[in-house]
Amino acid sequence: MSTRKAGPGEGRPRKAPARASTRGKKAAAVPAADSAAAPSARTLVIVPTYNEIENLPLILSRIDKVLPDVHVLVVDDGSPDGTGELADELAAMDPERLHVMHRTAKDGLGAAYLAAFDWGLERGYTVLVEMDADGSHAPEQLYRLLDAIDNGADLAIGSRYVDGGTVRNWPWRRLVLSRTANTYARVLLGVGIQDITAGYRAYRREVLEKIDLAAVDSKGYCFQVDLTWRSINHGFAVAEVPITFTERELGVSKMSGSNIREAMLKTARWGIGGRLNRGSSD
Ligand SMILES: Nc1nc2c(ncn2[C@@H]2O[C@H](COP(=O)(O)OP(=O)(O)OP(=O)(O)O)[C@@H](O)[C@H]2O)c(=O)[nH]1
Ligand SMILES: [Mg+2]
Repeated sequence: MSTRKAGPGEGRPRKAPARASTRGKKAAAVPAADSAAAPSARTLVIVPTYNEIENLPLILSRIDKVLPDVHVLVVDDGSPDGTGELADELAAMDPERLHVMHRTAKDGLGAAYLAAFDWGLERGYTVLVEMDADGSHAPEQLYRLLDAIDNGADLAIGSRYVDGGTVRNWPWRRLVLSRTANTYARVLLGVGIQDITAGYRAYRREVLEKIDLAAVDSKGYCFQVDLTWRSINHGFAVAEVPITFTERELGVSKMSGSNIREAMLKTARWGIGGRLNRGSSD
């Protein structure tokens, strides 16, 4: 997959898609269908939040600056710090483009994304993007993922570990953990993806329609491995594009030991299951 390289801060202005008018609170104003338009003309960026009150306005204004035509869905799990209320206030100022989903309790990144995918698919978005709220995923580089999709990828992963990809300001222990998790998954699953745990991604809607989302129960970063593995098993084209990942400066990480255990156990199970299936069909 060929991709144009650009430094952080260099957002590519994208063509404005046509917009439908807002009809009532429930129906999001999804840009109108146009069979000639690129898939990314109707993109929904999903931003899950848990206690991201300082980060949320920053990430939303960055998205707005470089991608004024994408729609955004904030999925808040009842953040005690008031992130959900702030999201509502911001959405009231831009009701056509900015939407908020409130969930009652912290239930993990995976569950938040699954609810958001249903919401986005129901409203006709053609590309659904995952983006952290903490500034680790640069909106200025989103065009790289969208270009990959428009050039034929079904799933585009913003990768830290392909040529041109970088990690900024991570303590060495965090980098070792991430590289080890990726090597572990690559070896056990037998796939050539360098950054399968990455959380900056764009899916064509067809992928999410095909995957049995109701069967996905991964909670933490394992959710990313889970969906990649299912996409590959369905024969979808996965592309990695380089990104610059920057450690959060504000707020606290939600990464936990249970996230790591979940990913290790499930990846081993999928890898062994995959080998047994291949063996039995030989
Ligand atoms: N809705 C929702 N969002 C969550 C939940 N857990 C984490 N998030 C959000 O998911 C994104 C990623 O979470 P982080 O805490 O940055 O975790 P991480 O990026 O895996 O870990 P770090 O690299 O340490 O930052 C952030 O926007 C969080 O606010 C959750 O249970 N529910
Ligand atoms: Mg983070």
